[in-house]
Amino acid sequence: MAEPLFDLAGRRVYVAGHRGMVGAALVRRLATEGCAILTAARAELDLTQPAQVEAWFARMRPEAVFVAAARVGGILENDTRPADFLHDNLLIQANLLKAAHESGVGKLLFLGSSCIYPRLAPQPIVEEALLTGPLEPTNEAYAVAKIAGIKLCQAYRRQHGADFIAAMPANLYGPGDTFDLASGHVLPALIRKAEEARRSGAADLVIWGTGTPRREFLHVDDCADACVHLMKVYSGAGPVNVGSGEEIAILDLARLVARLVGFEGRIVRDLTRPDGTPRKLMNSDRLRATGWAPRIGLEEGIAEVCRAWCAAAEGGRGAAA
Ligand code: GFB
Repeated sequence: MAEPLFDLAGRRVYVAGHRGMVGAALVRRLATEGCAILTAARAELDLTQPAQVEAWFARMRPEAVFVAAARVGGILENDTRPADFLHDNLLIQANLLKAAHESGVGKLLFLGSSCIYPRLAPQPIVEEALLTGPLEPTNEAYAVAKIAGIKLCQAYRRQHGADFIAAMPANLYGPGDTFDLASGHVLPALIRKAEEARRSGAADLVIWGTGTPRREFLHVDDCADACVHLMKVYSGAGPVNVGSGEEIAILDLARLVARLVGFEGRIVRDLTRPDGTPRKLMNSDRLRATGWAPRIGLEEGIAEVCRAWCAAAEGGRGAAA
């Protein structure tokens, strides 16, 4: 395990985006670091407003910042709202990085995504593949915003010596995920659809696209643990891939979710929906070399999310009855 370069104990640590799936996981993970965890509700701090962000940083004086605030969504949301994804994410990250630099934050970790890499990058994808080819059209806006965030971290490091680092997680899942079928990601959507199909006795579970794309999944608690680890031990300009190395084809994922939820009907493909990137398995050797490894296996992690969703759905129906 690499030696800590930056100790969080006793520090004021701001988690931007603490209500989101990643932000909430970071707050859970930081609870054992002996630091003061700072958060700000959207009603108190609108991250798209530079004056509000600068005033908040001047008042609260965080010493470390995790940038987990972003407009996020699944393939359909990204494909239909590119202006919102590009505009809002550029504003949020630009305001946070500027205020962090101007208020003298000691270290900042910016969270991107594996979708920043070229659509057909050689797999497993190394960090050096960035900007070596065309992006996936369905999430190009979000990817360009996140690439700009990486470049902005590098620019503050180069111009001002700011210790700003960037982590690129694989597709994430876990507690606090969005189960909205239109805006959410594939895993929560399949869990919700399978549970509703089982309960209603529907014959079919509909998946979007061909089911042939493959996705690498990482549990959000592993992601948060990796981010805290990188905050302590990594200080470099290059982004760091944060992956589990476990990938699965969407059709196999649907079969796994159906089995875990107890849906025994047919899996049907809706070919009017996009597949997106065929594959985005990352090479996470740069992270592994620091001594970090994921702890939550894919089937174990998915089973827990299925259990939680089915219990909540059952409870909701009980309450409604
Ligand atoms: O998770 P997802 O929406 O995002 O879709 P991406 C992953 C794959 O699952 C796609 C398929 O091939 C979808 O067509 N899929 C099958 C479904 N059934 C469903 C369903 O019911 N709902 C959804 N949502 N997908 C996102 C980027 O891409 O990855 C974001 O758009 C971000 O910006 C995120 O980077 C990590 O993995 O395709």
